[in-house]
Amino acid sequence: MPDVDPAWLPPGVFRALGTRRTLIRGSGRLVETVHGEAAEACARFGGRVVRDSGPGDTTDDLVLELTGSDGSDGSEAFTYEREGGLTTVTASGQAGLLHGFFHVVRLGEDAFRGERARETHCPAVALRMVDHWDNVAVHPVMGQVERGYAGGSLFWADGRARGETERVPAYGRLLAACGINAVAVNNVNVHESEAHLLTDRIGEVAEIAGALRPYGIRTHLSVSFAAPVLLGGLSTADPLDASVRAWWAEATERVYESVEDFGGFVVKADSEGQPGPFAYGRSHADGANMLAAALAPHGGTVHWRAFVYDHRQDWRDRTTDRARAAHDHFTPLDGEFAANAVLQVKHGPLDFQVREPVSPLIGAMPGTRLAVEVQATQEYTGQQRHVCWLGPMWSEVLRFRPEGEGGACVGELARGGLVAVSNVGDDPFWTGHPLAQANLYTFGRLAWQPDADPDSVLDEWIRLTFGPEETSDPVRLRGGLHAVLDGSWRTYEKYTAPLGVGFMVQPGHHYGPSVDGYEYSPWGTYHFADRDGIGVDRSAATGTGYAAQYVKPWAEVYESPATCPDELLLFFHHVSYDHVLHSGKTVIQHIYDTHFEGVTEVEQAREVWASLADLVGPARHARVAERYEEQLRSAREWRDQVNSYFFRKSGVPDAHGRRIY
Ligand code: GCW
Repeated sequence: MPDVDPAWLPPGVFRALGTRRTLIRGSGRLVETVHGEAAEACARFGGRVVRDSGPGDTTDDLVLELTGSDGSDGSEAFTYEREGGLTTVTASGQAGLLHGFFHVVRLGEDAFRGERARETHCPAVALRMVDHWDNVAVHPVMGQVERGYAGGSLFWADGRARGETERVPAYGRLLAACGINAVAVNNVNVHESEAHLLTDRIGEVAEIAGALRPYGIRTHLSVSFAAPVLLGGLSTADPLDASVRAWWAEATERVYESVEDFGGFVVKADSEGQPGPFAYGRSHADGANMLAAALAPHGGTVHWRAFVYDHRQDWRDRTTDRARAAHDHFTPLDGEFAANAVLQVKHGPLDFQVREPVSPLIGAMPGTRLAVEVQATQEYTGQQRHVCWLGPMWSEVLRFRPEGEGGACVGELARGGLVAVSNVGDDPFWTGHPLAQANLYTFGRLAWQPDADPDSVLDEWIRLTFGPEETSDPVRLRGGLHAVLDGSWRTYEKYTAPLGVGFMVQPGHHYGPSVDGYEYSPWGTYHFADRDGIGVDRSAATGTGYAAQYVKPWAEVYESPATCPDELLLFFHHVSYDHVLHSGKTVIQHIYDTHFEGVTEVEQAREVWASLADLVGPARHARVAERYEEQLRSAREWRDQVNSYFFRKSGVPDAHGRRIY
């Protein structure tokens, strides 16, 4: 493996398996991967792997068996049981065997202890994807990776595919080990060089696909809606034009000639300047269905993003509410999307803020396959300089029931998949901040099982990443890591934008505080603070009507400040500074208190991390320690700017007389 951090697969996690005797039954590409993994573990730890031995051989500890005739049924399910000292994993599909293998790896010694009745494991969500916003060529403003905080791209450097043989497979292996099965390899903002990946540069995509395939990962590509014009020399990209449709059909066919198991296209259309069907007076269903038709004969899927809004809004215009946009645009199209077209919806109505309500689009399109997109890259949550473990936020989203008790939850409604914008780059620690690895891992595990307890997932990540072979005192280290990670999302929320109001970040790069940074901008992201109060009135009665995009009970819950949860109050309502929250505090005092608390919590976390210096490798310790310095500096800046801003606006002093500037 290359000289990168082993993340959640350090050699030690293979000890339990590597000291035992494993029998593997079956054949095929992914079975070979499993065999290779097991053989490497056994070579290291002294166990043995045998293939296809006959019945009656009882000296095995572990049997991994492909039960389907050729394992090509695509199933990712596996069974697991332990009886009479033998652990058995069976799967009808090769991918199932691979996931079953990693299940055993994750269990470690527990996989070989006691008895366990047969369990069937099956992913709740079929498509579990990471989308890379990686540019092939360095973009003058966005750099190599748009919103990337982990160095350059894993896939692309110097304007072409890296062709690196080690890092990409190592990445695929990490992804498979946490349950991810799809990767989109380029930015949804498709610039000129990226556009060519679809046609004359498909060979580079094929290289990447070839490196990921042994881990059961399918490759997807972001494409430009204008490709027929840009690349094909046609005069139009009208989705109903016969020559345009023929162009896509042919281009897609050629993609499959290079990448036989190609997953499909990801499309950002009519969004933030990207071309789309609106230019031709066509709907987004027309656009998506054209691509779906091109992909259908090959078993591919189009992921059509619902992030469509007016990014050239006039801040004086109080009738336009960006939060409404996706629901307004897409609900009229419910039922019109082809079976292999998936509408990919950001989990919140705005843009990956530290706190947003769940998008009302989720649950409002029963006739459409939806995928839900979260952001592992920490654009608005500290940019991998701050510790912010997003497991609890994602879990809340996935468990949210748009129709209330008794209705389906988001994890069930995401029939078209769960997607995370990747937080990985060519950084030796993969994610810039070593602790941000936990976000990628947690995403994969929650995508496999959306109702999993995020704390247990975090615990699993800690156990794998920092096992007994990685540290002298796993128990103390585990306690320390929980102390710094468990509450880190809420800590981040405390010292940044309050009560769901969002943004307040510096324009452009989105790092650090600027309370009015987006207040008079065209982006539709306002907080409307004045001397009397703050927040956006999105009620149906007096505001933008956004609250009415929900059905009951949420439409009613959010409609009134009396029932709206505190943490979302300013997302839904404009209230005065002396409005009393359910917590019993006034809004202004809540702002002051949380900002002081947030900084204190960062100070404490930094101390905890310092106390772990003897338990983690020096490079990792130093990297995190250095980032804590920056997090603390930045958190203080947030605290002082936000508190001073609201003190100056409101004139209300802090009840505890703390320092406000
Ligand atoms: O959050 C915004 C980001 C853009 C991004 C866009 C999107 C890829 O600031 O950088 O563009 O969302 O999701 O398309």
